[in-house]
Amino acid sequence: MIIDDLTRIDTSLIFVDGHWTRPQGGTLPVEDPSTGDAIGVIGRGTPADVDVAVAAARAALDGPWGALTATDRGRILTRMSALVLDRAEDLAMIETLDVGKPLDQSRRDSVALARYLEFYGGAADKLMGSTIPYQQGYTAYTLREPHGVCGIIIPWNYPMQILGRAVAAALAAGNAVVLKPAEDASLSALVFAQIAHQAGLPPGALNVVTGLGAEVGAALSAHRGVHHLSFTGSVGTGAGIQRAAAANAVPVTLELGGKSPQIVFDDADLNRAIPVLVGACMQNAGQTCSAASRVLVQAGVYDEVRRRMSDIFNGLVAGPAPDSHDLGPLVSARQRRLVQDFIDLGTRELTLAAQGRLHPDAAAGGHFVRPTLFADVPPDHTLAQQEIFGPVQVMMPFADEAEALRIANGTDYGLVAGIWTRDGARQLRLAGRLNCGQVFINNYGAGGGVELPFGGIGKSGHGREKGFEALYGFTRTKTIAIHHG
Ligand code: TXE
Repeated sequence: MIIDDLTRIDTSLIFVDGHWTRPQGGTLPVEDPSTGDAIGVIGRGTPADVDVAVAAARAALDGPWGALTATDRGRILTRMSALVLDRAEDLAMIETLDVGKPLDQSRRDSVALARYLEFYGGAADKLMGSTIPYQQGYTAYTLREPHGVCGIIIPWNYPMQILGRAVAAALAAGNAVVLKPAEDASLSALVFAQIAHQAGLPPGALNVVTGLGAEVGAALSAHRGVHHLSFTGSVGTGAGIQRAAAANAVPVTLELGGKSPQIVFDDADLNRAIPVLVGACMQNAGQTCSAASRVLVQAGVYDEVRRRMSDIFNGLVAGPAPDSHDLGPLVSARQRRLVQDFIDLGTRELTLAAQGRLHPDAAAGGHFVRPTLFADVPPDHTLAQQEIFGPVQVMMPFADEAEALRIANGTDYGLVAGIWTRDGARQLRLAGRLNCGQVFINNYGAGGGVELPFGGIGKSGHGREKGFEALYGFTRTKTIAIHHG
């Protein structure tokens, strides 16, 4: 089977304590979202497998992994980065078959994984505490210590990028990890474990337990041997994980969904803005937490922006991976149904401005939907309030800055916002008043740089991934005060 050739491992096994072992729950099918065909299996871990993985992580901290210097941890991550680049093409194809994204997008993801490992490899021995000016007779300082065993639960939309940003930061800070990938997208995490092993990561420092959320994920979230949890996924699951963790007073980082706006003012450079307005939502078929799913446009340029965005939408094509169509399929039949329901609701209640098409090769069994733009959408409509997680964008007009701010801040989420204006004072005013974790001015996403902290407020979650902020999140501060008379 092609998956076996690409992964070079038995994907029905899990990776625990440096060994490939058979999980106790049997296997789960792996499906190609472009066709709906079964293309392999992954292991179905159980709570008992989680117990063994957490014990292995603990032993690694008490043994060879905990004994390494920060510099040596960094060197291992740097070696992992090089090995990921060596296998970047395999990894990209594996991801494409597993989640259905066009190969050119998966290639960017495997390079991003290498870049996270490079960044956190270099940062490992630059994570410092501080000395504190205190009373006469004392020397006071802080240490940044790893939490210990970190449970990391990731989703299926950007498996390599999300595991890269979380696992690399956790390991750089000296933690041991039990990683639970999504059941729809576990293959790249298994290959990642193989690469970590080849790079010399000591046994137990990274364990990968595949399986269902309600089994493996729930067991990890409630485990008393876990000291920190990091989760990316849906609001409901994240809230459940936080509740489970609360029983053990375990800190949790949550990166949840979004309903992120881009705000276009009359004075914006439309030639620059228009492709980004669309691309920032259509990327990965809209299955992106930071997808710019709302476009707010000032009245003076609204008609022109609508016309130009519609032209782009009318030309978009969704087709099967690995070919580089504008969009691939959605990840699963369930996600397709969810998104199609939103499109059907919008078609009944809203103004349908434009729709792309399906490529003739888009198989009936594949999970395709047509990229869809709705115009003149009331800000309180379901499609303007709820995360759709598909290639569906809504646009709406506004009169002035105050109204733009009210609409932009008027959802339960607060992940990202984009502002398009040449007015410097307005840029600064709005950047300060938008309720979200990051603001991009005259761009959207800033190229996704690993250096830039990322995370949300409100129902978009709390805690920060990426950059040095993530390293701080994977450590706890210890204060030491010495009295020397
Ligand atoms: O997510 P879940 P789903 C949003 C998006 C999407 C919706 C549903 O709106 O339509 O969520 O996706 C694990 N205890 N996002 O259902 O359930 C699960 O196995 C512990 C936004 O796939 O949150 C997987 O590994 N873990 C998002 C991970 O949680 C559990 C990305 C995510 O799955 C669990 C994905 C449990 N009880 C979806 N139940 C983003 N922020 O980018 C499931 N899991």
